[in-house]
Amino acid sequence: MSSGPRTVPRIVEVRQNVLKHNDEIARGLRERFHKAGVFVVSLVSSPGSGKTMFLEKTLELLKQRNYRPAALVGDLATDNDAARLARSQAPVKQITTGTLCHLEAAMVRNAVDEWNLEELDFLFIENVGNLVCPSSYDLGEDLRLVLLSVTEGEDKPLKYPTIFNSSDVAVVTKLDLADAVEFDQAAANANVERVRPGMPVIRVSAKTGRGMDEWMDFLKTASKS
Ligand SMILES: Nc1nc2c(ncn2[C@@H]2O[C@H](COP(=O)(O)OP(=O)(O)OP(=O)(O)O)[C@@H](O)[C@H]2O)c(=O)[nH]1
Ligand SMILES: [Mg+2]
Repeated sequence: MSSGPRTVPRIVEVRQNVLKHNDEIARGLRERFHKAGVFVVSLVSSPGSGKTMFLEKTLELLKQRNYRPAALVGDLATDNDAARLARSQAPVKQITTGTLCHLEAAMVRNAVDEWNLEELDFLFIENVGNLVCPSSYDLGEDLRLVLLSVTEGEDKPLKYPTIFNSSDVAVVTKLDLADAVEFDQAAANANVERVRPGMPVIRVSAKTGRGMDEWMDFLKTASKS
């Protein structure tokens, strides 16, 4: 017996249900993180923008300041990034997604399952390198950080507005290469402003350390507010 005409196409309905399920898990995670007093930052960018190198430096600086950071890192394959991050001596776990181009809240939940969250001050979640898929998936984070390297061009915020619009702070990376590629910072700032008015932009080179103090100050303030 027919139940009448469908108002929502099946494929859209399935996608909405998947996202709703993800949001419910993310909400539970956020509550757990808050209760445990851990501040959670997710990192998104295109492949190779410098997420892992920025995180390596961040973990090292936080450890030097006697904070207790940890990191999860998502990739389709390999545990290369986890091995790099583990050099900081912080707890690190790799999540391999196989064919999936983003992390989901359930993957984060499984990954932190054995950790005592009370023993952490910060948790960083490096998403799969991709400027499209990760934008719709809440991971229970407090802060979503989008990275844009100087070698990618200033127009990325305009081409991928959803990921920039769903982020809280933009970090321009590889500043040491800016002159070589004639990076136009004013144009990049204007493009960020068009897509996400008022979003702070921090400029760093993880290689030279330039701008990392400003990032540390920003993180400290954000985690207290
Ligand atoms: N010159 C320079 N190179 C950098 C900087 N940050 C990262 N790199 C280089 O850029 C390349 C990619 O850096 P990763 O940190 O692996 O980038 P990623 O975003 O984690 O890459 P995926 O996880 O594959 O998406 C590496 O060769 C790094 O050494 C920087 O501040 N300056
Ligand atoms: Mg990486």
